[in-house]
Amino acid sequence: MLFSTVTSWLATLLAATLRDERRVPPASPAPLQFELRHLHAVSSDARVVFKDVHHSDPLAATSELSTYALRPRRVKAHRPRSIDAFNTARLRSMRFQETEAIDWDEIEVEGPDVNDRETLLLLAKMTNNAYLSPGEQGWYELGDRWNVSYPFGWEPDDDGFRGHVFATPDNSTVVLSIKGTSASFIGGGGPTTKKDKFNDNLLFSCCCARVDWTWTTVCGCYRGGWKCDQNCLEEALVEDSLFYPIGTNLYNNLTYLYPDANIWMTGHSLGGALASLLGVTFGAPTLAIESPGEKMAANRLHLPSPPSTQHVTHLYHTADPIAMGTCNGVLSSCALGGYAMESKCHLGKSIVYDTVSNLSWAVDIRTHTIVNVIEKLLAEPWPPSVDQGREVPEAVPEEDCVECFSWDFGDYPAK
Ligand SMILES: *[C@@H]1O[C@H](CO)[C@@H](O)[C@H](O)[C@H]1NC(C)=O
Ligand SMILES: *[C@@H]1O[C@H](CO)[C@@H](O)[C@H](O)[C@H]1NC(C)=O
Ligand SMILES: *[C@@H]1O[C@H](CO)[C@@H](O)[C@H](O)[C@H]1NC(C)=O
Ligand SMILES: CC(=O)N[C@H]1CO[C@H](CO)[C@@H](O)[C@@H]1O
Repeated sequence: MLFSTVTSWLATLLAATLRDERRVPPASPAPLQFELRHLHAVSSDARVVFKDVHHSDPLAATSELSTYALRPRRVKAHRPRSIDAFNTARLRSMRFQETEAIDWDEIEVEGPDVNDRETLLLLAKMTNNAYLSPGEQGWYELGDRWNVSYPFGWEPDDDGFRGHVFATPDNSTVVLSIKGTSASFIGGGGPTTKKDKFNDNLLFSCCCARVDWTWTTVCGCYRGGWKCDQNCLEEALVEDSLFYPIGTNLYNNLTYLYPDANIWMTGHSLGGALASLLGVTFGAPTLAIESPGEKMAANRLHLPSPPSTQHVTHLYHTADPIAMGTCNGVLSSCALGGYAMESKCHLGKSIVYDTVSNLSWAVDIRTHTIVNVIEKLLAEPWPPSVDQGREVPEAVPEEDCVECFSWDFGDYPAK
């Protein structure tokens, strides 16, 4: 979860030192040029609102929309043959605990080249910008002539799922960049804070964010000791977790607007987790940055699991307690803020920067900012990877990951 306060605080510090971020695009294969097309935000009644960025806007007219490059790579993904079958299987699993095999089409699509540092860096900047309106302090220039003074932002009472949509001029590739958590406990927050926290605790805690008796839980499935009622948990998640259905709605909107496009997902923190859940649902290439473990949430949401989730790539570092699933315990900074971030297993493959070993970073919630990823991890080739002839750590699946081992999940109906 990104604490937007920390971001803006860091952004303020960094604003003075921001370098000219123009970068030479890689020679091959042909990089894709992107521009900002829509801001998306969801109002409290869950209506999806698009705001087109008009080329004719008076404030924009003086500057051309800037473009910038991402390097594509062919990736295999699995897409449900029918979204109706996917939904039916999901409902059947939810209602009757029955597994129904569904047909998946193996597809080969262009995804971001996750071995390419510049590509990761540009996607990271897109995820940073998902927290901001163009022109706000901390917005990364995504090209040389981008004027950040667009008056488009989100309405003050939009309090949910937010981000930006970027598209190539020929509409062949579209990137959906989803905002993560904004939190108030370090002195800021904004209108999405409450829903973000609710979603975080519902999706990433073992049992309704039951940490100790002082906590207000987000659902009523705790049954004493370390017992938790599994059915209750799943019902709560399905009924109350607004962000996933909003995301699927938004994705459908995008496929309608861009019927022939490759759609990519990206996001930071909660936004990364949502990006991954959507990426798994639709077979869309995904880069999730510093996402808390979302594998448990995928199970609890009863998402039919494709034969492989290799098209989803995570990127995080070992000093980030949220991505590592160590930001819990009564005295952790997460707990003090009212968050129970207990999950740690990620879907797909993970690019893990071992900042604890190699940079001697202390595990600290303040390292969980997208600005940190942009300025410290991705700004330069990562030395331990350079030794292996690469610029970034290799993406590998997380083997033998165990979740919530002290809990006993089962059939414990409420008395
Ligand atoms: C960019 O925006 C600033 C306001 O934020 C404005 O003063 C400036 O003239 C704009 N520049 C161009 C090239 O449009
Ligand atoms: C790209 O998509 C947008 C939105 O649907 C549409 O207005 C525009 O004409 C499309 N451009 C091209 C080159 O197809
Ligand atoms: C970090 O990695 C570099 C390159 O592999 C190595 O030279 C350096 O000693 C490492 N630092 C630590 C503290 O392990
Ligand atoms: C362009 C488009 O498809 N817009 C739709 C986005 O989703 C909302 C909510 O379902 C619809 O009302 C819009 O028509």
